[in-house]
Amino acid sequence: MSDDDPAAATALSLLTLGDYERAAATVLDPAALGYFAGGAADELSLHDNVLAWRRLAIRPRVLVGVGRRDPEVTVLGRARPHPLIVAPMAYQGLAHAEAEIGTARASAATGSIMCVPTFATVAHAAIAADAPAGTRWLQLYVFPDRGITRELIAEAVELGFEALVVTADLPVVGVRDRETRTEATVQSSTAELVRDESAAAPTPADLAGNVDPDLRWSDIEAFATEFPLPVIVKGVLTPEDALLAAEHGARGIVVSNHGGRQLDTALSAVDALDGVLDSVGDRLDVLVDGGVRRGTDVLKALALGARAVLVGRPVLWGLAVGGAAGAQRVLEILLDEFDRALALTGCPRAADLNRSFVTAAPWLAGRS
Ligand code: FNR
Ligand code: LAC
Repeated sequence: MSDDDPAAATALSLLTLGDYERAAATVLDPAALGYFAGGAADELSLHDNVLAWRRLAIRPRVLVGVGRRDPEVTVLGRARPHPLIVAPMAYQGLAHAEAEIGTARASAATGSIMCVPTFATVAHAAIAADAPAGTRWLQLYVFPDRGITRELIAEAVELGFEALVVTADLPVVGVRDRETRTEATVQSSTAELVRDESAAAPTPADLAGNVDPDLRWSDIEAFATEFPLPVIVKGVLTPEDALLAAEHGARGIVVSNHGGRQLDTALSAVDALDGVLDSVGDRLDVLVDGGVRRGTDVLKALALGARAVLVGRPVLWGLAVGGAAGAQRVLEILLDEFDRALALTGCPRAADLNRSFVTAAPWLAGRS
């Protein structure tokens, strides 16, 4: 598809993130699609992530004056133009030749923070060099050889990355049945550091097999004290772990089930959020991800108390369909929808969203 400009995309009726998902399915090869779209096992968490937002209804207020709207939020003590963060996703070269560089450009162009994955297709330095204006965080997979991990962090500090996102929910790879059937093989510059030489064309699971299953809270504390970057723990779903994150020096957590790719039937972030916020309050920044597909989902996340929202697969669909321009368009659609949601909810400032704006969806009443 040669629709790298937004007008062409509109002409093709790429108006929603769902449109991009369907279009991506027609341009991606089956192996890449299986890796990107798939979840763990029966994919119950994968599907529930999307449904969970729909279990919430918005309680809109009217006549409050919404002519001036402000999507600004504060994340890790800094003002951000809006609450969108691009989730870390490995091997973006499977989507498009521009790979993470395309995503970095789209993120920078829209003012979104980009979480650069440990297993990026292209080198972290190349990503930073190509989109110097963007704000980036390093997603960290920790290896048994902590020397490699420390080198990755030191490089990120050097490159001006602003936080470390330590992924805690992949001690082993989930039961990736769809991915196993479609058999993607992948490349990553980081993979060269950890690769088992016996696998000539490694699969994502081969490379993820190098992650240290014995990572502990003491490691989080070590990263937080040793490096000058705030640490965010990604993959927390319980109040108990949220408290431990705060106690071990984390500045933030991502409430997430890894896009339904790790432990199938793990609860969705939406359903975990209340308990987590009750336990940690303002002690750290609570971010959320999984199944965010509409501006109203972003609004609901903030109303529930999250400070910002990570968006995963939709960015890959945009990248697959139109490179950097496609990924940018996906983020712009979501931002436009979020802006309209603020106006129509009668809460023109994102920072003022609170629990009073959401309620359990009445259309679910009576269902068991
Ligand atoms: C991911 N995710 C992920 N998370 C992480 O911490 N490190 C990683 O390398 C990856 N890799 C990855 C690859 C692909 C193809 C996907 C789809 C996801 C999980 C990701 O950061 C995020 O938690 C979910 O994708 C959010 O859910 P949605 O928005 O995709 O529904
Ligand atoms: C995944 C890993 C790499 O979800 O995080 O595929």
